[in-house]
Amino acid sequence: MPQLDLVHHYSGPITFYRAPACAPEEVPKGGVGIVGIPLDSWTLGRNGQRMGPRAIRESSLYLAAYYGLQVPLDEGYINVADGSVSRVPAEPRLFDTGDVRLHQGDAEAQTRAIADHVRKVTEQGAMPVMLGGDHYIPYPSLLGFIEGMQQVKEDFKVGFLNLDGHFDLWDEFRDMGRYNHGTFARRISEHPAVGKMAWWGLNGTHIIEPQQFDLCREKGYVGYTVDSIRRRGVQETIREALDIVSEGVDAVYVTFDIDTVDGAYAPGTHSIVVDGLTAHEVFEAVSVIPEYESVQAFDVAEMLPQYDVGGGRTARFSAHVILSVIGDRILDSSPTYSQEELAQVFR
Ligand SMILES: [Mn+2]
Repeated sequence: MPQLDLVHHYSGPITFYRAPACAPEEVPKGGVGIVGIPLDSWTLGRNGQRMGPRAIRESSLYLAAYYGLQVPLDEGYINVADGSVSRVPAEPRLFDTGDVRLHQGDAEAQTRAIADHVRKVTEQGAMPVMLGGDHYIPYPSLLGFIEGMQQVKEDFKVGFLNLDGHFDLWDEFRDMGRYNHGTFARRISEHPAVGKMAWWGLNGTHIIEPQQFDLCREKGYVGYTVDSIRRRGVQETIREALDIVSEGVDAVYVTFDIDTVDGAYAPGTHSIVVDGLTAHEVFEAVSVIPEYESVQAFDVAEMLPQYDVGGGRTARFSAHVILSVIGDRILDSSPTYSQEELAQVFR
């Protein structure tokens, strides 16, 4: 595969993090395949999430130390938290498979198209990472992930973690039917291959319908509100959530709604959350995810560039979150400096 010339962030072709572009069927085993899903047909209010994938890709170019100019490729860079050094691998492990082609106005056709694209990446033995798109995307993406995994293991089971300010567990959303960004979690809960579900970061509404509460109790689903996260701690609650969804399953799918973080940090989204988690709290949580090998699929949803006031901070936030989750998979890292050596500079 030809290497891209090294160019500054404002120049050159737009792929996520300067990854080589390829078809979903071409992502190598063990790699990570980026899937753009430009969808916003079925949202309640502010639309424009279809522009999200391009905005996140553009924003990622600034952070493209991977194929970019910012880091000498052979020397790598030092992580000052643990003293490890990360380098770009000789053979790339991150690929951008482009956008799903979506038939506007047909939820069934959209669901199928998204599932097919994600299945192709998954069948390769690669990790699919989706760029939304509104928060309907986890349902069709999970369908494709399950179909791809079931090629290898017929009785494949998957846990589901929703990092989100909202439950999105309605059976039907008013005037919008059963397939949209307020019902996707309910559709997922109905799939026979899905094990435990958990929600982390709930804040947008401190309410739940009694019937949804009963469903959670019956199925052993758990939720963590911003209040409980602050009371018990980010580390304790995110690890507990990941442990629960990893129990008795073959893999875990994690979705990240950008409104997990307070609207002050990420205004470019559909359902602004106030008094939400800080950027620091959210990054502390997502940095735990790579410790869990069970996590084999990830998406970021509800990034809405038209409302992203303040120089594209929401797009940048989305790109950072993705790199926090997949960084260890796409770079070669090795422990190099001791805590004592680090302390000579970083105190
Ligand atoms: Mn949400």
